[in-house]
Amino acid sequence: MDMHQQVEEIVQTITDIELIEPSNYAVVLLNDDRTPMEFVVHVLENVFRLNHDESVNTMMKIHDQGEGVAGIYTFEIAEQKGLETTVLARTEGFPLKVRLDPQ
Ligand code: TYC
Repeated sequence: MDMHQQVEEIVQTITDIELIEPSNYAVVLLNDDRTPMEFVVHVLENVFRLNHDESVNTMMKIHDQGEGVAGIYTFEIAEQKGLETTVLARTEGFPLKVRLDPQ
């Protein structure tokens, strides 16, 4: 392979890397015994922008099944919403836990 071909190959590799789409992450809320249902609904409405019915349904799903997806975002947004949820919960003294799952 001559030098020109090597340069072409390197340029193609860089192009391929730049074309990779950022992967999405699900923000998963975990059930616990002490966080009030109303607080979880509040978080789903105000952090994850679900409407009231979606928030109640999602909260009940988490309560019944142990965990549930609040929303799916790019890593930066998922991290921010997860952090906002944790800070709100700790500020109120609730143990609500959040996990980010790559999709
Ligand atoms: N299990 C809680 C209760 O009965 C409600 C709850 C729902 C807590 C979802 C956390 O992610 C959660 N008060």
